[in-house]
Formats: sequence, structure tokens, C-alpha cells
Amino acid sequence: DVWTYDDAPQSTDHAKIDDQYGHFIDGTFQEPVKGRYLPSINPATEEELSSIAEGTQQDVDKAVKSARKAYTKIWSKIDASERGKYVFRLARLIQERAREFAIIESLDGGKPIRESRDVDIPLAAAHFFYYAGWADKLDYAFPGKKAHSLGVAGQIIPWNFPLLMLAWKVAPALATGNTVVLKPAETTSLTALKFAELCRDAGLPEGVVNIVTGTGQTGSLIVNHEDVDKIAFTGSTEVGKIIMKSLAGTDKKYTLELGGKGPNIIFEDAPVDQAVEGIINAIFFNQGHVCCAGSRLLVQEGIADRIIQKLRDRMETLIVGDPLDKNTDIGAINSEQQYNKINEYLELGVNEGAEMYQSSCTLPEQGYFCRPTLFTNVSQSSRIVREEIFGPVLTIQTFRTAEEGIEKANNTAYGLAGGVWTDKGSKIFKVGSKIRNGVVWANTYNHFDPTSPFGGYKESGKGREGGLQGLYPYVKLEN
Ligand code: TXE
Repeated sequence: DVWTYDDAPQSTDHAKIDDQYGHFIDGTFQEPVKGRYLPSINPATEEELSSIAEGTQQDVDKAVKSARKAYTKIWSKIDASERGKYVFRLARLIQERAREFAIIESLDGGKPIRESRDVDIPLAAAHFFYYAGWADKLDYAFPGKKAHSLGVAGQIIPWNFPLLMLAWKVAPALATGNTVVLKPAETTSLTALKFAELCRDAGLPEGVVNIVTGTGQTGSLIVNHEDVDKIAFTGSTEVGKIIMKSLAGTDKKYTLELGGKGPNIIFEDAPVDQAVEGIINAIFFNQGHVCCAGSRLLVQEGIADRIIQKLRDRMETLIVGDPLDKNTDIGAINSEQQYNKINEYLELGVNEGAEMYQSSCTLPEQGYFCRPTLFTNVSQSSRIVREEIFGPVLTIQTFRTAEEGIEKANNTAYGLAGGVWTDKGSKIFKVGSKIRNGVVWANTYNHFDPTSPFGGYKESGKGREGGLQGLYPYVKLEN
């Protein structure tokens, strides 16, 4: 099976990380014009793994120029089937180097190797395979219309699923004939830089993919660059709003994938053990650094005590620690900044009068680690219920009727994803269709597939990525 390994890597032997990386522009790694670098830290050890270039205006100008040239001279001219072959080749190369990517993803971002190995990297490859297939079938995707590429796509991605977010953005952009300037998040740029090596190995024409690293300032230079035609952003709602404002009045297309506060609704007739596993996965997968995490548990009153007890018992078995250990369930919090943010919310929850329960596991002495945490006795107006914590922290509320459950689920500024657990198919459809979320899972959670569109309502964003709908933001249609 190409998607899994029987033996998980326990050493870093397979991971080749340079001491320093420049930007990937016009097919080569280039020193940043101003010569400034930022450290890339391993959050499990707090040690420096490598350093990445800090992108300034001159670097972004070079990258956009290179993307524009590649677009005009090559990428917009070659056969769609040729484009598809390149995208397919990138998918194959990710598979071939999957072990190396998985290790680097876990080292750089803190996520458990089991997750990078079985979820992030295979799903990233799957997105490239999926969009490779669309490249020469755009006439079928948009019947009766002609789909034209836009030009240069500026793409800004977050740190929670680094290579996967890159795949969500780069694969549809290339398949539809656009070229790319991508900025990975400052704490997790290494797999994007490794991906740059794959672009070279795949023989991708120079300048089709450019990767500029740096902080939010570099991101903002890409957003505001006048020769960029489209912006795709995944990150905080706060920055999403800034981007939306700065794009107002321009004719740049944009998609925003922002925060969430996902309701996970458990009805009395739900299969209890399965639901408990689903709750654990919904909130503790990837340390809770998931925009669609099921961070608000809504349990029907009659089974609330049973669910909470079983949840606590299951939390006791979760192993928090070394991301590279294949037995680890919860790895390191991605950065010191995020670690501080989570701890501030824990303190806030207690001050707001909520009851906090944490598993009793021992945490490593070094690195940014948090215990899995439950909050009961919370109210709808509590900040820990209303705001995205983005960590392994779950709030629990109860409801009596389906109507009350739906009302509580929708009582949020966000609308990205949620779950419904029940034995009755009819209830799934009745309740699911009333939840104002881009995705509602039924008796499962955090289930991803390249064929399915993903995106938010309300403050969770604008536009869809994934599936056929994921092609829309990268084309203009003509009759
Ligand atoms: O996000 P930012 P941060 C949420 C989560 C988290 C909080 C803060 O709640 O705790 O956001 O995380 C780039 N113009 N999410 O501060 O700043 C930045 O360099 C252009 C949810 O890390 O939004 C990075 O590449 N780009 C989210 C990316 O945006 C800018 C995932 C995300 O960083 C920019 C991440 C600017 N002005 C955090 N400022 C999700 N939806 O999954 C920053 N960036």
C-alpha cells in the first residue's frame, strides 16, 4: 500500500535539512536581497532546525516577475495535458519522498509522525493526483464555457497543515494554467522548501512555482502586489479581514479559509463508544490546531454524564510527547506564541468560572506541550466557547431538543465545519441541513478527501477549495 508504512520512522536519518534556505525563485534557491534570515524552531525541543529567508519587497518583486514571465512565455501556452503531466509528476514525487516529508513536517511543526505519515503527506499527494486529472478536462468541468487561467496566483498558507495547505492551493492553480508565488508560514516553511526541490526534480519550467518565505509582512507584500491576479489565503480571521479590506476596489479574485469553532453534536441515540472516539479525534487531532476542529461539544442531556466520564477515561490513555514517536497521540504545540495563547485561554476559562479537567499525563520538560483539556460548566457567552483557541481544549455544553442543539451550534460568528452523531439517518439530514457550516460530518469527524469542497460561512471565510469547486477561484469563464 503506497499510502502507509508498516514501520514508522523513529529517527531523523531520512530527513535532509539544510542549515539555511533562500527563496525559491525562477527555479533556483536565491539569497534574500537584504540578506536577512529567520530561525525555524523545532517546537518539541525549542532548538533551531534551520533558518529561512525573510522576504522583502525586492524578493517579492523578483518572485512575481518570475511567475509572470513563466505564465506568459510557457505555462499559459503549453497543452493542458502537458500541465496535467507535471502536476501528476509532483504527486508521484511526493509519494516517493513521503517518509522524508513526514519526518520534516513533524520536526518543524510538532505534529505526531502518525498523522504526518498517514494523513498530511498522503493527502497532499492525493490533491496533486486529483487536480492533475482535471487539467485537460476543464471543458467538462465548465460545460459550454471556456475556462481561462487568471495569471499569477499569490498564495499564503498557515502552519497547521503546511504541505497539505500548499497542495490545496498549488495543485488547482497549476492544473488550471496559473503560476504561483507561495508564502508558507514562518514557523513551518521547511516542507514547502522541500517541495521546491520536487519542482526542480519534476522538470517544472522555471518560475511556474516560486516560494518566498517570511512573516506576515512578506505575505502582505504579495497580497498588495499589483501584478498578482489572485489571492488564496488560509489563516486567522483577523488577517483574513485585513486582506479583504486591502483587496477591496481591486479586481483580484480571492478565497479566504479562516477560523472556526466547530460544533460536534451528540444525540442520545448515538453509538456512544464510536462517538467518544469521534470527539477525541475532532478536538485532539493535530493538537487541536485545526480550523474545522470540533472544539464545541454539544451533548444531549440524557447521555451527557456517560459521555463525559468515558471521555475523561479515554483522555487518560492519550500519550502526549515526542512527535517522532509513533505511539504519540498529541505532539508539540506549534510555536511559543501559540503555546502562550492556549495557556491564556486556560486561565481565562477558569476565571470565567468554568470547571477544567485535564488528563494526568506527564509532559516532556523541554518543548511546548499542553495536556488535553475539557471545560464543563460553560455558558454560551463564555469567551472560551465563542473564540477559536486552536489547541487541545474542548468546551462541553448540553441541549435537550434538536432545535436547541441546532440553535447552540449556529450561535457563533464562525461556520466552517461540524459533526452530528445519531443512529437515525433522517436526523442527520434534518439537523445537518440546518447547521450553517461549509461541512457537516455524520458519525465521523475530520474526514478529508480531495474530491470534496471545503470552506466557510460567516467569519470562517469566502470561497471553496477542494473538489470541482476548487477550480472556480482559479479561472475566468467565457461563453
Ligand atoms: O495566524 P496568521 P497566526 C488562527 C488560530 C491561531 C491564530 C493566530 O486561531 O491561534 O489564527 O495564528 C500570514 N498579510 N489560525 O498568527 O497571522 C502568516 O505569515 C498577509 C487559523 O499564525 O493569520 C502566515 O503565513 N499574510 C488558521 C499566515 O498568514 C499574513 C490557521 C497565517 O498567519 C499577514 C492559522 C498579512 N497581514 C491560524 N499576517 C486556519 N484557518 O486554519 C500574517 N500573514
